[in-house]
Amino acid sequence: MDLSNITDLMRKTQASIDEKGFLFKSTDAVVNAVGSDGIRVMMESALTARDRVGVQDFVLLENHTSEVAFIENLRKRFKENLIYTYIGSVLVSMNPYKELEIYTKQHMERYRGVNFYEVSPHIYAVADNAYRSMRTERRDQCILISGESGAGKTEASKKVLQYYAITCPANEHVQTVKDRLLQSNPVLEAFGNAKTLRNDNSSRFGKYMDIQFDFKGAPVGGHILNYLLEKSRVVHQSHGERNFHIFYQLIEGAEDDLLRRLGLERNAQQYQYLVKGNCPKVSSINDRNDWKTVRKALSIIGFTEDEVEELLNIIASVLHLGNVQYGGEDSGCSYITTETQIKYLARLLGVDGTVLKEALTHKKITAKGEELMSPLNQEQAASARDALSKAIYGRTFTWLVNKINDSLAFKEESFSSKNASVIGLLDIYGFEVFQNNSFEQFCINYCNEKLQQLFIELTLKSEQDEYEAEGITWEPVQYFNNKIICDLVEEKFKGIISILVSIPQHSPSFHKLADGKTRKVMGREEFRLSHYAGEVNYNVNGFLDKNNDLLFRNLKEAATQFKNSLAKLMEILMSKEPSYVRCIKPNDAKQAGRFDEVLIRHQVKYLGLMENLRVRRAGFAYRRRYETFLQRYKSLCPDTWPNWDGRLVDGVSTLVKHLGYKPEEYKLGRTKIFIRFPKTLFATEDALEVRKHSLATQLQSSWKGYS
Ligand code: AD9
Ligand code: MG
Repeated sequence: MDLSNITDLMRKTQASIDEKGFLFKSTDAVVNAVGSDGIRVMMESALTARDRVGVQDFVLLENHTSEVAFIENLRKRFKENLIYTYIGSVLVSMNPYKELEIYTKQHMERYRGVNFYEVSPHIYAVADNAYRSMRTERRDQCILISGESGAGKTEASKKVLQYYAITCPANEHVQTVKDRLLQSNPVLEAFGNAKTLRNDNSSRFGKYMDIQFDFKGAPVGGHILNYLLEKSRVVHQSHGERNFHIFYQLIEGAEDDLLRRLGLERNAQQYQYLVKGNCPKVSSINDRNDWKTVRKALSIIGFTEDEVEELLNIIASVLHLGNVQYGGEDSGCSYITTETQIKYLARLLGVDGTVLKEALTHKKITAKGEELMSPLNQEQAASARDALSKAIYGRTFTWLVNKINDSLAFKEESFSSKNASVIGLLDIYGFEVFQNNSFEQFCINYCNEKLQQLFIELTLKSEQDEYEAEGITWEPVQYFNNKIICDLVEEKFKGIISILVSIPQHSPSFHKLADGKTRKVMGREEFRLSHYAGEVNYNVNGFLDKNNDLLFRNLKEAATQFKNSLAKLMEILMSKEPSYVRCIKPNDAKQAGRFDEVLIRHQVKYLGLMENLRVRRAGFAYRRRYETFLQRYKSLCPDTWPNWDGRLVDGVSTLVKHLGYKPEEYKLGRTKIFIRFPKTLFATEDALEVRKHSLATQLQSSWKGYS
């Protein structure tokens, strides 16, 4: 077996062996050490290894149009704990549901400043790549993480943030910013995440975070935009679900005298707002430890003791509000039967008890220009109480985000956010379907629908734009465009949101909408939407709350505001260069090692991964800027070695002709060479390896000659 055969074999197996420790970089050393027989044995075991662990880029799959092959590759890798695989530059990530030893500092170092395809796929490679593009091309970046509830988006976004916190340069000021950026996570998760049936730590708000870097590449500030917190969870949880984590953390973790000051007992079962889901404890969550983490995080972010106390007063007030009970008079009016709660509430919120009681049993109406207090019946009063709790919690959350933003804002006079470069991180709530889907699910799924639309536009569009900019012709690929669903939701006048906002409560016209534009009317109060990720029945009943003007008004504002803020978000994202992380959930049982094929196939389908792969394959698998390409391979051609003086494009052209590239294998654009098949580039890499080896051998023999 001659050397080029060996390196060829090694190259072909590189994808798998580097992950298993047979680093292809060691080829020279290995060849010297074990001789060709040894190599053959190694190659055989490496080939078996590749069979076992699959390919690290789906583009390398031999049968790239086959969904079966795609799933098989995922399965092989998942079994070997290789949770990351690329489709070109898109990272596909499988939730392992167990801690893997792949996030150490050493791992981070391995990905720093290294090209994508030289190391095995990792979220750090995506983070590093975005960082380097930002630095070298001076272009703002964003990392868009998508996938259904529980697929690993929030974990991925935390890994990215950790990567920057550890690897970017720092001084004392920057270190403070890094700490605050990192610590914003436990705080926001405490107040904005909850246990749902899908995920024990489910984000119940959408989050877009800008990390701002100075000209040295150090993170110097940050800003968070939050989207529609699921406030209804404050007053109601479905069976098996919990309220936001902070309530349980407070009750489990707070010191005795703090609890006493707040008038709380160390027993979640005592609180109406915490018992609805009948699930106070979750095995994967340690509320007491989390409490400590959150307390510490709050002080690192810069909350004063007074501010923390105020914050906790409000959280405790919500629990007390939930325990406010009503009695009814024959006249229909309601009265409060729980005086203790009112006493605590008055103290914690700093309001007069009598005023509070009136507010909780009456509503203000304006009649003939005069403001009157009109009594509420028992049911209405309970709704008003819940509406108040939700409003208090919602505003507290907004206040919290604002406080965090203040602490992340630029402090240095000499520097303004205008000349910062930015990497944005988007981690929203994932697509979800429950038994009962209400307004919240509608918004969450609509948000995912928009993000999918963005993915479609940007992956296909950017691909086409690049070919166009470089003057390259290609065959476009057919794909499902979910734009119609987005339009159905948001179109002016005709869209679901417009209709929601314009119709009075209980108007039958909503059913007309359901009839005409969605697939099928369910019950009188349901409609079904065919989302990109699956069909969902929504219950209109919950949308238009029966007897609560306040809620309805809220909903109108929310829906419209939400639509507008999403439109703004899309604008922000479009202005940046995107990287994609597509998260897949391996099973519904939150279990390690379980590969539920049906569930996974469904996600592969709706995430459009096969189309994504086809686009990558139909176009050009690899592209390199002329200078990068020439720099790396110039030693392979006597005309370009050691330096090429002419135009870059001519140098590359001379080089690839010398290497024997066939015309159909590549195209030369304005600034880049486009290579259609991975194997072409691999062969060139092999040639480079052989050259390095022969250089080393020559060097060795000349040394021997000396001695
Ligand atoms: V939701 O739409 O907010 O409901 P996410 O954010 O997609 O959802 P999350 O990141 O919270 O899911 O992941 C769910 C759980 O999976 C985590 O709490 C971890 O227990 C587990 N997970 C996810 N990714 C990883 C990982 N890379 N390593 C280990 C992981 N465990
Ligand atoms: Mg999440």
